[in-house]
Amino acid sequence: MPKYDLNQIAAQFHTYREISPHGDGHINDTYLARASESFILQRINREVFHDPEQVMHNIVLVTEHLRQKLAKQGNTDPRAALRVIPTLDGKPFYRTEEGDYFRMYTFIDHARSYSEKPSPAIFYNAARGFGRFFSLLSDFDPSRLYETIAHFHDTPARYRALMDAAERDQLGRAAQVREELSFVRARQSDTAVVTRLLGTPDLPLRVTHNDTKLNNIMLDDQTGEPVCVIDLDTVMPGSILYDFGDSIRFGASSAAEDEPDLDKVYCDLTLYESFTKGFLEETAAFLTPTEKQLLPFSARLLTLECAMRFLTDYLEGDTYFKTSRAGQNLDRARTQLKLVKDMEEKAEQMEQITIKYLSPQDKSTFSCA
Ligand code: ADP
Ligand code: GN1
Ligand code: MG
Repeated sequence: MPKYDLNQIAAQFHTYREISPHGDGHINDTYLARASESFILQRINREVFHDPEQVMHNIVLVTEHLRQKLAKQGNTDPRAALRVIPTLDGKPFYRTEEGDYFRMYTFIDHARSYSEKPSPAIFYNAARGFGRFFSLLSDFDPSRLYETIAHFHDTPARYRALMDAAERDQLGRAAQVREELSFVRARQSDTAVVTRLLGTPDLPLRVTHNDTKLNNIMLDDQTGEPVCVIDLDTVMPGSILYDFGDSIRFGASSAAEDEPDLDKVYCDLTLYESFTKGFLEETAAFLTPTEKQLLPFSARLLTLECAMRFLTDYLEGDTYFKTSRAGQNLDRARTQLKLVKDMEEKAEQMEQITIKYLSPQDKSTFSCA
């Protein structure tokens, strides 16, 4: 049960009939607040976001930009960009006496997000939605945004954090994960491939989402068309490869992120293909040749990074990601490592699939590993 009075908090925004837990994200506490319309009330996780006011600053700027661009394009669907509902005294968040931060959004109605394995058509539509999101933000100056979590996708830093956690071994769990640690160590050189180039013309800093799990995009219930990208807490300057890679990591997996039976876990190439197709339809016009070249690799990289994050959290006592059972972060880390291994074995096929959706000119500059 929450340690805060939800009715008192919701009343800072509006009056509601009923408030109930909603969604299955790993980070924030999400509630559905019902009145004549529905709203989403969220407690921002302060352990993860040390400065929630900076998070809300970014979200207000980004959602306003999206709304303006959508209006210019003639998109009148009010659901097409998240809308922050201010408090009765006009702030984009409510801070409790204990220092917790809450915010409210309009509810994206007649649409849903997917936490389970998607069909190729659903994943294709999600890719188009994310691709369109980057394209709408491609003229937004990244320097206007705070870096709300420093070094979020700094994969070499994630590697060091894991090795430090294993060294400290505060809960005596490191012996149990020796194999996993040596698997990661053998791939240390992979961790720097994107960070080394980031900020150069080959791999420009863009406004990216940084958390493009399939359950962070809403698709229309009737048509399946992408409606709105949500969970904008980590919108920051970054590489578009983070977003492509993370989408594949989660959505192209044959099994749940915490599946204990690793025999069920592999990267589904049909799903890889449907996402790549949709993503390139929306972004090929502005991606650089290096970005295109690194798309298949980014899936492996982001999966390795996520494995390292889950494993670090396991070694440190499960304090970052929400868990609902013992060993869940370890299971999550193991599925990710299994996916990395599978993607390594399928690297050539993933390249061939990617090439299929490039223009003849891009095809000629794409070099296979
Ligand atoms: P977390 O950071 O914990 O993942 P999210 O912002 O992704 O939190 O919200 C969790 C879930 O709640 C989402 O996966 C989605 O299903 C639902 N959700 C969040 N915002 C909205 C919204 N504005 N309208 C409808 N559903 C939403
Ligand atoms: C978290 O908030 P959610 O559930 O969409 C995490 C992502 C991880 C993901 C793994 C702010 O995403 O970075 O990739 O879990 N978000 C944050 O499932 O750390
Ligand atoms: Mg989420």
